[in-house]
Amino acid sequence: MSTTIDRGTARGLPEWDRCAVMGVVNVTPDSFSDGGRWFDTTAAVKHGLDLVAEGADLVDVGGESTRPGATRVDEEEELRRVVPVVRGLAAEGVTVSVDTMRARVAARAVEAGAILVNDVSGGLADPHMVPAVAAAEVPFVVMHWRGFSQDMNSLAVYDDVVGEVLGELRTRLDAVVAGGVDPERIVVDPGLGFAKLAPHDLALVAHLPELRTLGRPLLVAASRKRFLGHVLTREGAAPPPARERDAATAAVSALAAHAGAWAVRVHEVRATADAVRVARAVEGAA
Ligand code: PMM
Repeated sequence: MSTTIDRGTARGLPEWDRCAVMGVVNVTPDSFSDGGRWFDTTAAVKHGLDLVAEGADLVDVGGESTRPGATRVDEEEELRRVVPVVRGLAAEGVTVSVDTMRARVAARAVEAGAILVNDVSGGLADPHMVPAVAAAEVPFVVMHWRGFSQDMNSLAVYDDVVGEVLGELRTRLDAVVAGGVDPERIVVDPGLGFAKLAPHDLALVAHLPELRTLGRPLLVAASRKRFLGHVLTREGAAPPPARERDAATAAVSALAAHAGAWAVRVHEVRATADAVRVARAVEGAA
């Protein structure tokens, strides 16, 4: 396997010779861009399988909406949503990650077959998360996070967004490692849209190679987010709705792949699967 860009790898994860594609299955009634669409186990498993057929390398299953302003879901309800979908997809041979801020949900999802824990709070929301991930010996996505959805817009204040996100991620990495997680299992994520305004998100996308200086593989999740709506807004018009941001998402996927991202997390897989392959071919021709 030859790569021209070093994307890094996380212990316990498969390796791809290009940026990987993580497809999203939100088992929620209210997620930002696809809430309510896969809110039933059978439909959610089928959707995950469809994403794999379209080119997803792994599927991220979540049961709690993190859109700005969202209130938290009850833990039992989150378990009820997530665990059967993880089990169903893992039974079909799909590489599954679980998107949760709760240690108990993470642990139960790993038992059900998830091989990666994706915590948008980087272990901050639940004090039991880091020990649980350390004990489970699975890879862990540590995202840049400043607070829960209700508060995150007021936390979007930066003098130097790239420097501050880098510094805060480094602090989290140190804490997670001090908590017992194998550093070789950690993936980092700038957390686009989380306590960030459009100019912050754009600056982070422009500076992805700097985030690689953390020495860990990088996950980039721009899919359908507000900053893309902002970029696409025509004068005097409202931003296009989330589901009309997939071409823009694929553009970010190509940029992120070219900048050395390990994976991109997207709702609509087809265009991004093409984008990462084009990026790979361009690398190979360089
Ligand atoms: N964004 C959302 C959900 N999970 N996970 C990671 N690692 N990074 C993200 O930026 C991220 C995430 C919110 O998006 P959605 O609710 O539209 O899926």
